[in-house]
Amino acid sequence: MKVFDYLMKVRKERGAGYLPLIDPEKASDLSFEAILNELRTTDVDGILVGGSTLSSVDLNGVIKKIKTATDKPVIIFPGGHYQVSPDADAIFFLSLLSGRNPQFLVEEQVKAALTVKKYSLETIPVAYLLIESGNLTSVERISQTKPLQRDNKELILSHVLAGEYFGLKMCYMDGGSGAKYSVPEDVIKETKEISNLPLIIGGGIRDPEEARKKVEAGADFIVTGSIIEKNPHLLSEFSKSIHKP
Ligand code: 1GP
Repeated sequence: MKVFDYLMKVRKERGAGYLPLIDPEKASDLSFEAILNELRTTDVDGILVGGSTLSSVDLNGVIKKIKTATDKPVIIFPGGHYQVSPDADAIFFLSLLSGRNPQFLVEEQVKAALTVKKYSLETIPVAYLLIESGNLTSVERISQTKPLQRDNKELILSHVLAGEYFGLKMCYMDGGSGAKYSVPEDVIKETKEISNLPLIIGGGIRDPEEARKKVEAGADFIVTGSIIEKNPHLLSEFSKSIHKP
């Protein structure tokens, strides 16, 4: 089964899915090992791997290690064209639609395309929207783009619809790693009222109750990164609160 079809099955059967993010650059060796240990026994739906600046990291090696701990799909969440690996199960083929920097709208994607083909990686086209989150996040810094204002719903919804009309298959609303404020529930709710795109929410989600609120507002997938690096034991708590009881 294609990873995208599997994700849609998860959404249908479990209400929502949990996709913890591992940033191989940020996870110290110790926390990476601890996360792997938790993954062996935790009911996640897939693992995202990627980060804003990964150029010097052995992405293939990291993915191979993750695969020793779980049989769930490993999906690349790339920060640039160099983050492509034959060992992943799929790649989020992102376009940073919230920004106006051609490098992240299309250039990195063009640079990656032939390698993606060579590796026969499944591509999942994703409308990637950076939402203002109270502090300067690395996505904003590295992409040199401004996030969408969190209270400008009309603008956010317009971007979601543009992504849908382009034929993209999912929408990822991200406050950015370490966001002070996560994506607001009312934005999630209104997005789901206007668009059928499966919605991924991440950035600044620090506790399982907060994740549950995003799911109740309509989020289809929840991503957590930094909090898991700090406290890998929370993986199972997040899993329980995100999935339907
Ligand atoms: C960042 O959405 C992810 O792109 C995860 O964010 O590290 O804040 O959980 P956090």
